[in-house]
Amino acid sequence: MKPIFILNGPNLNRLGKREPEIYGTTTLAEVEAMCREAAGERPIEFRQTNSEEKLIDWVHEAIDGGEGIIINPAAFTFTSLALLDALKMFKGPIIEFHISNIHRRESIYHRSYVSMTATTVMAGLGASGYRLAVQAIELLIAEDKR
Ligand code: CA2
Repeated sequence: MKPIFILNGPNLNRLGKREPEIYGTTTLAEVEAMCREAAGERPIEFRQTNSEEKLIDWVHEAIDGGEGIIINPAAFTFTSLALLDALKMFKGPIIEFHISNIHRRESIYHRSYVSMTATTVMAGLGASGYRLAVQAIELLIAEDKR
């Protein structure tokens, strides 16, 4: 069974430690544990980086050996054509995931490049939404969706 890549972008290593009114108090380590539990037998590569280059390299890794991608690209969502180009090359399902509802926020958070290639977008479910994202990616894999 090939792994699901769960990739997290800049500043998400601070999850649970700032702006709890928007992002809650769950830490990224707790999110990882939640995802591993939800994934069951399915192997997962759960990662976070503040570097755009690293995030793109991990998408390439997923292209070579991953079954699905769940990505919270954080600020790179709204800035990175390079990330969009990398994700476009992935053949399996991609879930763009945001803890907060980006559409309820300032207009700078409304235009996502990643959405142009994502299979689906999940936003506003809070940190526990990652668990639902793991369930959703299994559904998309089973239905052979891209
Ligand atoms: O809601 C999300 O998951 C976001 O992708 C988080 C990003 C933000 O740029 C997106 O618009 C929405 C990152 C927010 C800044 O990083 C923080 C991390 C932990 C706690 C507070 C902020």
